[in-house]
Amino acid sequence: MPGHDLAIDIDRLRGRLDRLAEIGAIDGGGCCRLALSDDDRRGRDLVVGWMRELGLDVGIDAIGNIVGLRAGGTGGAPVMTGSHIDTVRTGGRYDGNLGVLAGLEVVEVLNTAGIETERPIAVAVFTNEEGARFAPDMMGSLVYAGGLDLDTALATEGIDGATVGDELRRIGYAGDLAPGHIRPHAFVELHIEQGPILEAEGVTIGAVENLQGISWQEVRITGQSNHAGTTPMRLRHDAGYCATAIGQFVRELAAGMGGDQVGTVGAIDLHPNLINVIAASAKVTVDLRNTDEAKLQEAERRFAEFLDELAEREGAAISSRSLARFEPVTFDAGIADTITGVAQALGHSTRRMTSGAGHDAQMMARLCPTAMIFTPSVGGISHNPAEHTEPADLAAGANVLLRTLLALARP
Ligand code: HGY
Ligand code: MN
Ligand code: MN
Repeated sequence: MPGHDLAIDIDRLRGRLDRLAEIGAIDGGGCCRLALSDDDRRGRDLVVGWMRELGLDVGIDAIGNIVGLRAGGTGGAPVMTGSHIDTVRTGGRYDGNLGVLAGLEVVEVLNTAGIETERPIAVAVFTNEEGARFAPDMMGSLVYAGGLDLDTALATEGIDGATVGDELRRIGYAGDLAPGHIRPHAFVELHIEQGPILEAEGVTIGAVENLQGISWQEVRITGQSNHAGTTPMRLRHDAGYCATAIGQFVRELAAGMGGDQVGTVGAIDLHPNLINVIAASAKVTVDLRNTDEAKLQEAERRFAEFLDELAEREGAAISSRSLARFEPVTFDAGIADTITGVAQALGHSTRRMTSGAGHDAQMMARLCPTAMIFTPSVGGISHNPAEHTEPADLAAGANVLLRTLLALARP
């Protein structure tokens, strides 16, 4: 098989990772490149420049997804890889970026070796994977896969009041191509695990075979502002108390359900947010996830019942709107087998895995056979500037991606 002795250049890959990490750099070695921000634009421009230097045919679609295409011998549907380069506000330098830049590294290895694969190879950068500024997460790949109407996505208002459409136009990435213009033969995403399992077990490569369900809600609470000193406790309609009670309930709900149930209150906004004023209103985000759809629905039902009881008890108006809702996804077992076989042939330890995080791959699985490759996260830390993956593990993941793509690119 051509390319059986090919290997990625880890210094070149780390050089691109470090260069991209300079854009939106924050203390501690991480990145803040919120989707469609000026830093996201600068990151996109850098990656598109690298794609063009590598001879890829670069296309940008109407939701800003970028696809770099490398021609193949037989033409037809490409084998696609990729991920995202937008980050959360306190992001690390590997989340998403590794999947995109390892894809470019694979292209450069093939170019240098003069190898033409049978099937074309594509590298994608999906818009707004994080959903931190504009919900839902995985927005670009969801539109690409036909799971969200383009106009609805473009009209989405972010946490800062801007809309996706306006920001795409402002940064110059409102492309002409129809999202989903290329239907891949297969999709493989390399990503850091962002959790503790691989490191704890001393395993190098995760072959990801499924991904848990995600439920995001925004809860709005309207109470009554009043004086913190003069208002008897029995007369209060305290939105601040309701917000903290929601955090307490979500923690106890997840602990009580056990298993794979997780729950997070990530954002709380109080108004007027002052020390001596009983909060008039509050906005709270709730992230519930479970590998089991029925259990995730049970968690949602119990949470909704709690909100009704809290509103009654506190004399507050409480409403909730869904920001994202994705059922658990099962990836392609055959590709997971290929990942496992390739990794073991390279001498790496492997294990099958479930992804706790959402990824663009979960949307691409709606279009074609899809799976993911995980590499260990030091301390299981992610969405944190301290996010780190050892160079040897970065190289292992990228080499497994190289070999997996080569295997899939053969007819
Ligand atoms: O929310 C997630 O799991 C991903 O980081 N967007
Ligand atoms: Mn990610
Ligand atoms: Mn992330």
